Amino acid sequence: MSDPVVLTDCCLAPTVSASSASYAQKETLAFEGGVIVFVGEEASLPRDYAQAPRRSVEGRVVTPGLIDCHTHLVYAGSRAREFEMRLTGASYEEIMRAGGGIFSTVEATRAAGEDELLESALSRLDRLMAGGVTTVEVKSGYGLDIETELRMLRVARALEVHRKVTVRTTFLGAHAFPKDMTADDYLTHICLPALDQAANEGLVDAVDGFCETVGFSRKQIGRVFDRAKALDLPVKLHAEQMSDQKGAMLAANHRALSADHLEYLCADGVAAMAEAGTVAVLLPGAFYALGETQLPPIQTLRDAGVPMALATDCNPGSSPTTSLLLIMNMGAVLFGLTPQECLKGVTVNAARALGLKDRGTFEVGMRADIAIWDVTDPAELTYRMGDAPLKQRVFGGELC
Ligand code: DI6
Ligand code: FE
Repeated sequence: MSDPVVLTDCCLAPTVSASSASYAQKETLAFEGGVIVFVGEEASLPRDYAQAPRRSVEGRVVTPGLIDCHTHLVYAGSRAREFEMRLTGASYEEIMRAGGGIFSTVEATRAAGEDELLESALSRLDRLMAGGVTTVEVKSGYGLDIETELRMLRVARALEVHRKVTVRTTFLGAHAFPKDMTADDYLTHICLPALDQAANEGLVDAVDGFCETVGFSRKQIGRVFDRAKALDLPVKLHAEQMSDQKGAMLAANHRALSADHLEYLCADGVAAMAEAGTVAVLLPGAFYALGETQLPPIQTLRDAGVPMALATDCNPGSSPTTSLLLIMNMGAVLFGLTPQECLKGVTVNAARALGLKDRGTFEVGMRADIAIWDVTDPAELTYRMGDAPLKQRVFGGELC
């Protein structure tokens, strides 16, 4: 058990508890044995901690460690050429239909060894962590064959061995299907067997799919979700990114942890998500990079009380970024979220999108995953365009 640490003079952002709304200045935060043991005024600090070493953070903002709840961090290759094609008018769907897009990353990822994948993913992870991230979700989906899907998940798990971070893995075999197969044949012969095997090897924390005209139909996603259920794994879904496929409704009917993207989400989908407690994971990086104009129905989600999370969607095609802080800024500027909503989006609501109940707020008993920032107003994290300076990261009670 690690010794207790007491941080004084903290400016605690409003994710202190899931419901609190205002900033708390000059607060004291104590952690011991990897968990938060006290939060409140110094005068009420339990006597047990009276002798513990005290560290003043001199009024700096202290937040829960940030959680990036949707990434495709493990991949090989670059799609800079495609970016140029899009700038001169080609659409994301056109490039994908012509065999580029996800398929070009699949080719590069299949050709890359485990070490190469690990090295490039670690370099991206380091940049995420430099922006205060302590938990990251990582998806497969650039293999589309059993061997590579499993390799991606193994690499994702290995990240946690090399860095002080929590990794949650998501099986995304239903991301695309090889050109020489039908979607259903791909599901039958590759995707579902890969899921079985990956789950068997303990490589999967959740199951995802891409419900889209250039991806899988609702019916096909239903097959993946049924298998996930049989394996006792929670589901999530890339839904309504480019068109309204009623994917979020399907996800909600399967009690999904989250439905992600949601630009084309309709009111029925919002209602189904609210009823099921499914988190809306908003990905303004993909919206921005693809030059989309259709906004997700933020006010409808807000009115319905659907928790909104924000994530990088870090991937080489539609969101080549490793700055969750920049995504917070985009969430505000592009989607109209308040700085406070942005902060909840990368802490408490992001934890919920991953089914993690032990982090994302500063309530007693939560993991001591903490980010101390060199700013004194929590809104600075969102206001600055991706470069709020991190002073210190604490992972599971360990200063690092
Ligand atoms: N939607 C996305 O934004 C990513 N995957 C998906 O289904 C993009 C993946 C890529 O273009 O490589
Ligand atoms: Fe994605």
